[in-house]
Amino acid sequence: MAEEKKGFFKRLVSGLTKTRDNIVAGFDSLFTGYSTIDDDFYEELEEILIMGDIGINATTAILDKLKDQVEIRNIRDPKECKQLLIDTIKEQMTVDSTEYEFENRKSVILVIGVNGVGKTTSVGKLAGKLKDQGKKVILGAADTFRAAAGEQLTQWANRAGVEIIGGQDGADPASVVYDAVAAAKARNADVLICDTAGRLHNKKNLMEELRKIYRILEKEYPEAYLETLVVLDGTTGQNALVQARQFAEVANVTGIILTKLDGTAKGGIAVAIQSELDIPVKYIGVGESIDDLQKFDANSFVDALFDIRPDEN
Ligand SMILES: Nc1nc2c(ncn2[C@@H]2O[C@H](COP(=O)(O)OP(=O)(O)OP(=O)(O)O)[C@@H](O)[C@H]2O)c(=O)[nH]1
Ligand SMILES: [Mg+2]
Repeated sequence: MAEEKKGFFKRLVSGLTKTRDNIVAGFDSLFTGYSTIDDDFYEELEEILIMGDIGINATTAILDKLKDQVEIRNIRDPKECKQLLIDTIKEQMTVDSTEYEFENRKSVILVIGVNGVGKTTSVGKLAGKLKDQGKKVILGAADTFRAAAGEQLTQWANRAGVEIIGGQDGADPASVVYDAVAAAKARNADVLICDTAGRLHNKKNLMEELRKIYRILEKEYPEAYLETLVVLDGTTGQNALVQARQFAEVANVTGIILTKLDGTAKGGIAVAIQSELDIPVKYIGVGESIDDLQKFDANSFVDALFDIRPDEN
């Protein structure tokens, strides 16, 4: 277990290299470059946070809290407020454990998001994770729009060692969901995860399609706990925030999967999403293989950002 934890942390640390270089390099020069905490210090800190894609809301909240604490504790030396800053960022991002209720219940996870953000990959990784927990998982291939989407998901089903329903190009997505629900019930599955097509360019279509899917789930599988996860590509920075907002308007979004954090300097967007939209980031993708999906943990995320090893504290 300790071995496993170390392996995970290593992957997270290396996955977040670019984000860390971006944010932490700025912090380091801030903490060594100033001898007193003054307006210039705060201004530079604000700039680093905003440049790190942490977002206006979160940046303001973090700065307000930090200023309060600096005053209350009468801190003068910038170096002394580094840990305070780390703790303040963590506070902004903590996800409640009740947010993973779908793990403990019979549930359906609907995975939505625009083209190419990593939906199918995340469905596969998530299936592998839940399967490893001893759960019976079924995948619903409700992306019937993109050619070979079903084939791609079938490969993931094989990798994860789970069953898959659907996958015929051109079929009606809602009818795939219907069949998948029937299979989940008949085979007493714990979790049904449905992949969907990525098209947001026509909001009306998307709304209609989601409505159809929700109606089937409500009618055919009311006992299942419903989780709707929006997948966002971390490399798109502020754009991801815009997409999250758009999906929240058409679906009851309960969480976010933030992918491709290994390839970006914009990992700070995880903080922004949480504080601007109040939708928890539940998983992060830090690579392309099946083990590269991690439950979002504010502590490890922020520690990885600051490159603090688990055995150091
Ligand atoms: N580096 C990296 N690549 C990722 C991650 N997640 C997904 N990808 C890659 O992103 C590409 C698109 O992933 P898909 O899962 O096909 O994305 P999708 O949202 O299902 O795409 P459409 O079905 O076409 O809308 C693939 O090459 C994946 O390997 C991640 O966390 N890190
Ligand atoms: Mg896909």
